Amino acid sequence: MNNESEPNKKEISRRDLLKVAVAAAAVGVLTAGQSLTVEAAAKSLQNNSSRTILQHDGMTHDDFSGTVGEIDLLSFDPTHFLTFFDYGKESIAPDGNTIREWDVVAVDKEIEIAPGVFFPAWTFNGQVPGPTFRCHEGDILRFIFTNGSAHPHTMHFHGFHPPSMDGIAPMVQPGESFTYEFKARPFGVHPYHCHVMSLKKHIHKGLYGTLIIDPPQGRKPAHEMVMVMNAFDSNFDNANEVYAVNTVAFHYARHPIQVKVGQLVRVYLTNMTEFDLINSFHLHASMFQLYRTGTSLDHFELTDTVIMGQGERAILEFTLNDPGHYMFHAHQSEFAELGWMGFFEAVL
Ligand SMILES: [Cu+2]
Repeated sequence: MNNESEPNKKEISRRDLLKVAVAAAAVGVLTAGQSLTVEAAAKSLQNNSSRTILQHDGMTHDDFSGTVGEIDLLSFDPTHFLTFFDYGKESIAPDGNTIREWDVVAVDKEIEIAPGVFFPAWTFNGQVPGPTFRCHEGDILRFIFTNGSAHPHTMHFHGFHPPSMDGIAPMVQPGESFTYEFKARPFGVHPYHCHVMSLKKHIHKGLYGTLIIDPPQGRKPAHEMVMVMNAFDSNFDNANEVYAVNTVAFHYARHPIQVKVGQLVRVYLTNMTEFDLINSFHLHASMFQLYRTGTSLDHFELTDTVIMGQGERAILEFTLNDPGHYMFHAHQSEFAELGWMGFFEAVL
């Protein structure tokens, strides 16, 4: 097909789908679960002349966010998620070890992945990514997992543990429970996710999160945050249409992450993107110390870009020395344009 001679009949790319869906939602013609033809949405856009303009470091830019409007932040706020670490219910074992216990429930839930764009997710505790669990190396971790979903699921953690606690078997059937218990090691940042087949379906639907195991002596004080690189196949064609860190397209472009000039920033970064082989994180105007998997306190690489396969993770440490907006995004330009882009705003 010659696209140039037949502009009205060109095939619709996944990029077009996001643009149209997001823009259409912004002008109120698309709601959750409602289907919409591209032609109808495009027509409605012609009547929408409002554009959001951001003042950005003295420069005026067309809306960097690529989306218009706002998600329901009361349902899920990526800014809150960024710095919320769940240490669980703490108790002390007879041998003096710290026990940490969490109740985790798998729930089927529709989530908002861009303003007005909804995705029928499978979740841990009703959110994507799931909670960020945090502990110290050597703690006894106990996850009481209940499956409130319509499909069998498990919790599979990366790191050391007995094979019986690996989340491969048993499959936890709807209405059933299983308790995973193991000692936290090694220190670092580790993903967890459901491990029921078809794995790609159970992962891309949203059943993943981050487990942070702190070294016994802790790490240097820092402004810490967790970022999970993820993406969504919103039209079920085994390819992603929406990309983000922490689920919501362009959230940190609309709401730049506030950090202090000169303060150490530490990002716990994980890639749980399905379908695409790799994802990446690129920081503008600065560089970070990259600690792969976070399992060493000494060995790092100084860079401004890291490429990760699914399940790979790292700790990024950096300091922003001048006030202003520092862009970060996937260095797959297409992912960035489909939602995986944001800013740190360094303030005095
Ligand atoms: Cu599952």
